[in-house]
Amino acid sequence: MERSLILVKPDGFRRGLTGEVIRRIEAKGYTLAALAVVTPTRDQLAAHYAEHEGKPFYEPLLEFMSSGPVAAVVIEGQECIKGFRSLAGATKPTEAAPGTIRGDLGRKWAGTVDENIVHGSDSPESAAREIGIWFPSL
Ligand code: DAT
Ligand code: MG
Repeated sequence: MERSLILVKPDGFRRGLTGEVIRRIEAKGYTLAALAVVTPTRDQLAAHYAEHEGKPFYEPLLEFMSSGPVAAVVIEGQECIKGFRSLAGATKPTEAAPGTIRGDLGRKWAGTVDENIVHGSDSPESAAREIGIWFPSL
């Protein structure tokens, strides 16, 4: 059974959208394997977004992700990695299709980084690595 690491990012958490994200995950038929509210450390975020180090949006992204607590969730289900990314929608809120989390709930802000409510792992390798960052005991 596949697992994926989901984050309800600071914008989603602040706006009270954690329950709505979890509702959509459960409605899809995925189950929750772990759930925690975490105030991310710089080290956690640097590890989580290591693939983006050096890109123009890297520092704004880490700053945004440090702006408040996140909900970290491990979900479980057949092909849940790809499946959750379908639920989440495209990275940019203004390009994400209606019906998706980012399309329905995400907004374009003036800043340089897209505040798009959720993160979801993009491959089994990323999922294993990211679960280790947010839930070292799993
Ligand atoms: P995703 O979160 O859809 O997997 P990603 O891994 O490419 O997207 O990027 C991580 C986050 O960084 C993304 O959710 C929002 C931000 N981001 C990505 N590309 C960006 C860009 N070109 N400009 C501003 N922010 C960006
Ligand atoms: Mg990504």
